[in-house]
Amino acid sequence: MSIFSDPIKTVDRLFDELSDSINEGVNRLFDKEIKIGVTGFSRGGKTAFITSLVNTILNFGNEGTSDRLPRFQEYETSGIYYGGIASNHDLSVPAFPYHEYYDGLVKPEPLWPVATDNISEIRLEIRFRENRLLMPGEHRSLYLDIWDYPGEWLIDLVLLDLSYEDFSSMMLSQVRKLSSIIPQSKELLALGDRLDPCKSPDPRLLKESVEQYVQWLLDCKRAGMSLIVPSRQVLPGNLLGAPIIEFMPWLWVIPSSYSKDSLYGVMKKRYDSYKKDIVENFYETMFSKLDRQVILIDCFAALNGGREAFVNVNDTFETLLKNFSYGENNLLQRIFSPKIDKVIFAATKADQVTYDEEKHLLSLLRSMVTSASHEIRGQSTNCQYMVLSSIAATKCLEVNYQGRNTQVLSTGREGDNYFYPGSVPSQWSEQSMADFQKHFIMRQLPPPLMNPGDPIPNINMDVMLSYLLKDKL
Ligand SMILES: Nc1nc2c(ncn2[C@@H]2O[C@H](COP(=O)(O)OP(=O)(O)OP(=O)(O)O)[C@@H](O)[C@H]2O)c(=O)[nH]1
Ligand SMILES: [Mg+2]
Repeated sequence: MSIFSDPIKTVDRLFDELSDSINEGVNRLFDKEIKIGVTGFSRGGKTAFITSLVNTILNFGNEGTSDRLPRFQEYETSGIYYGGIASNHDLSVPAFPYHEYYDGLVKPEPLWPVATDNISEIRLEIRFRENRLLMPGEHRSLYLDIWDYPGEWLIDLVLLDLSYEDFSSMMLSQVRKLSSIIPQSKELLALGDRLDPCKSPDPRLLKESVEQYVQWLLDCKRAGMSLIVPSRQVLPGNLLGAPIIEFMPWLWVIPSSYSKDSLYGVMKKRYDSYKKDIVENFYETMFSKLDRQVILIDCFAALNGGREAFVNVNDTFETLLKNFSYGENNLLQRIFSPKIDKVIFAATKADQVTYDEEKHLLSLLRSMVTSASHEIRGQSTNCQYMVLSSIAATKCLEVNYQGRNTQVLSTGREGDNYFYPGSVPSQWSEQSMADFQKHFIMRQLPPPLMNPGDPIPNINMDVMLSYLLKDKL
């Protein structure tokens, strides 16, 4: 946040913030800290990813770590000997509850981390020996700053560039487009007969109307749509009952003139305040000054959701990614306004397919993000694509089935038979999606069985670490 945003700051505080900014700049200059933006829709696997990444880093320096991370060669070559949790940058932000999530995973009946309902931050420290020519053998620390947040809130970033009128027209076309699959759409449109945009609002009717819109949003969410805005209406956090979230898009003819106290004026004002005070603030805290971005995509959910959900995921992603600043950094940019110079697209929950299906999953991911990644590559940002399971709930085994070696999955639980879930299409099409929905066995997998102290089993976390860190070590 700018040091000039609060006029009543004392000189001391201003000075502290200024020296913090300088420190941050110096740290960036010497590559001592990187901010990683974990980006993904709700239930996409962000919290599981952060938990697993923290766990992997906390195991740095422990026996056997190098063997578990064969494709993170920099672990050996840069002499990493320690990984730990450092104290947070911003002491007013809740700490990411890593230990709570890890303790849940190592219970006799293990638990997935719960759905996130607020923001949290974690700062990790990696210690290693400098290998560069100038300072060989020097001990150095690299800090990683990572934030977690409810996936729902991410979608609000699409509002950043939209006026109230733009937002209204975007949602009107959504309501129309979804009227065949969301029955409430017609009733929502009919609501306009009872609303006069130029009259002062009847508080009860305004509340009821907004409630009807929120119901429609919830129906869309259940149907697997991604464009659920304003998100705080479905997951308010500390804004529950606050007037700033009591508005809806104007889905009817926009009045040519209106007073600021009219129904239309009030809706518009609330929208503008929401965008400025909630969305911009969220963006500033979570996503400004990102160095690296990890984009987590649950391809299985996208395939399962049907055509509209799939297109919705793509469109929303494309609009979202326009809000980030990508590209190579020169020295000054690196210090003062860094751009994201590396993006990793990861297809999550890859433990739901057998090993030989991973290449299909990868190809599907690439086909899903073709246009979004095209834009990013156009700005000279390095893009990587991978499949990932942050917390692998299955193991892939080879068994002899009708005389042939066949890959299957096993949860390793007593009495639980191994199974073959089916194949993933390598390209998205109506037909491949229909086949997937018909034949693929989607199981609600329980987390893996672990003992306290065990490292979290995963697929490809070593590849992820290498992509994220290799040029910083
Ligand atoms: N099989 C499997 N399931 C996973 C994996 N990662 C996440 N999941 C499942 O996906 C669910 C959601 O994961 P989260 O990490 O909580 O997702 P999130 O993006 O943080 O979701 P929000 O907090 O709602 O934004 C979990 O409860 C698991 O059921 C994985 O690697 N393998
Ligand atoms: Mg979460």
